[in-house]
Amino acid sequence: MTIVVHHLNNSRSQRVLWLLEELGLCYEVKRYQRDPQTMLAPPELRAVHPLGKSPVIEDGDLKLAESGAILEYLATRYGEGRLVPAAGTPERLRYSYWMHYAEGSAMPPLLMKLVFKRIESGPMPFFVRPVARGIARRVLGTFVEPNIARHLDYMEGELAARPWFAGEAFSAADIQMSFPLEAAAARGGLDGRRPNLTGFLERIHSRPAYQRALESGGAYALLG
Ligand SMILES: N[C@@H](CCC(=O)N[C@@H](CS)C(=O)NCC(=O)O)C(=O)O
Repeated sequence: MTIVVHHLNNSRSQRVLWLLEELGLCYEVKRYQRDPQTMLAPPELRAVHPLGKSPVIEDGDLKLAESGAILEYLATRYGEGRLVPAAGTPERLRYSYWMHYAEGSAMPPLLMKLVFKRIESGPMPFFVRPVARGIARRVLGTFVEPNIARHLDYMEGELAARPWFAGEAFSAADIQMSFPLEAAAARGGLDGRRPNLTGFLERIHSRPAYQRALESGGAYALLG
């Protein structure tokens, strides 16, 4: 049975394609394009899942959303021991930690940055502009940017201690962690001043499976 991936361009579902390529599994990509103005997913995705977001996969009768759950499911069900550290080891606990951290802790301030930057620079009636921009700048400067910097420093330190997030071996947790790091690189804040993180991005981008996933997913450029 072929696994179906409901894939939105420039999105978290790129990670699912990458994992499927790492595992050498057959899959079918159903593509959806973001609205170029709002960047939201098209309404057809609501017919797939009530939240209308990507990724969602179908595997036989199973339909599953949420990138972390999808990665864990695919790696456990089809990995035959690959990309998942052995149960009961410190590596497995770190694997689980980073799987959750990526969406639960790292992404929220990066998403806030995207939203508040849009408020800061987006069109609006002239009479509200100074107030709205002032608030946006204040939230970015006092809350969002310091939070992102703290997360980046933390991750930089973790990758100073070991080459991959779970330990010595590449795992599905590294695939899950790729998105916040790519978003941080696109949105500013992650550059050569954090060599362990930029080195991580270089290493993942050179993996053949990562490259193949780009071919099957189409152009991939995260919003800055
Ligand atoms: N935590 C969810 C987030 C899903 C999500 O927000 N997906 C974005 C793509 S990166 C989306 O579908 N955005 C379009 C929209 O909200 O309309 C996951 O990791 O799967």
